[in-house]
Amino acid sequence: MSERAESIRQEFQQKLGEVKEALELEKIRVEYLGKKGHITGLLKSMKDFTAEEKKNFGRQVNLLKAEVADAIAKKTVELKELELEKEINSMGEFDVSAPLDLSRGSYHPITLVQRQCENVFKSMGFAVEDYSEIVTDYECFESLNIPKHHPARDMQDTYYLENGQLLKTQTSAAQNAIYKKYRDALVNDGIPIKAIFPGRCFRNEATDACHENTFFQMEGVMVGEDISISNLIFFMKTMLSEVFQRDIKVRLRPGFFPFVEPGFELDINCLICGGEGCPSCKHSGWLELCPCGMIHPEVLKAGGIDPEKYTGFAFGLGMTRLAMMKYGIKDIRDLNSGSLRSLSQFTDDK
Ligand code: FA5
Repeated sequence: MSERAESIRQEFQQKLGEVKEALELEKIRVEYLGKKGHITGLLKSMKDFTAEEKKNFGRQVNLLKAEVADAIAKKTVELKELELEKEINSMGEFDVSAPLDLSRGSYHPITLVQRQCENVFKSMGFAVEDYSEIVTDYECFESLNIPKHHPARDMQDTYYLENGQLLKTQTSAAQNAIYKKYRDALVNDGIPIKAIFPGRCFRNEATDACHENTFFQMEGVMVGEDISISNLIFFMKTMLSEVFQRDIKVRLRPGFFPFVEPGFELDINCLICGGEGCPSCKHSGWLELCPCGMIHPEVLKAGGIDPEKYTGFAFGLGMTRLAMMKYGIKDIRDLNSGSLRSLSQFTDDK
């Protein structure tokens, strides 16, 4: 190798050995391999050489060029690894059991609405109960005065397990168990049964802007002596005004459910369109939100409660629809979409 090329090589190796960061390395690359760099300079210096000299010298310079480029590439990898190691060391230890940083996520709108409803009812002395999503035919239908082949079952087709159990179509499926749990306190100590039980429900039905095959309801019951429709209306109104924090137009109309008598449909004025009519309310201006009624004597009897002595009301709030109204969500399907872009808007209410 020519003296000039050899001295460039040694000088390069020395400088490369001293490099500590990527920026310095880039400067060296330009200094040696750039258009005006030392190695390019060597190639340019060949212009007055003979053909033979050009061939020899050119080969040496090209080897040097490859050596320099290779050394720079290796140094680049080395520096990146060092950088990564530095970053890892600066992070400290990683604790897998540390609580999640929730400021990065958000609660689902249904969770928010469920908590609001629970707080309202808890403040009025209701117990909050949890119940299974897989139930028996007795719990979901028979105990609710819906015997086999009753036409009311047509409205609530669902998903059946091989053992005959089913995914519950309504939170009413927990009523029987709740009566049995609290009846002794009612009968022996005169403590009225006051419970709400939110839960996920499933129905085998076509979906549209206001129907999903998986949705949430919140059931509520109150049983005691002299419980009347006035009590029912009071609790419904209180809950709605607390959740919406403003006056909401509601209407009560007769509704048929085999487990209540009399039964009502409580509708609220659609808050998406202000009552004008839109896909969210099936263009009626009203949204079925909370069917309710006075508990049927047969249902109380099935729960071990004497209907001659005790009366009660029950309601089945459509919590998914309540979340839609509260947060102005036009299509119910957005709630099960898992779309973080849509759902993360509700962080503030945490
Ligand atoms: C029932 O499920 C009764 N168990 C409610 C009840 C309880 C009546 C206690 C009387 C006493 P319904 O099928 O109408 O009733 O459903 C109740 C509410 O759940 C509806 O008003 C609606 O808000 C909601 N809902 C029903 N089906 C769907 C669905 N496919 N998608 C979203 N929400 C639904």
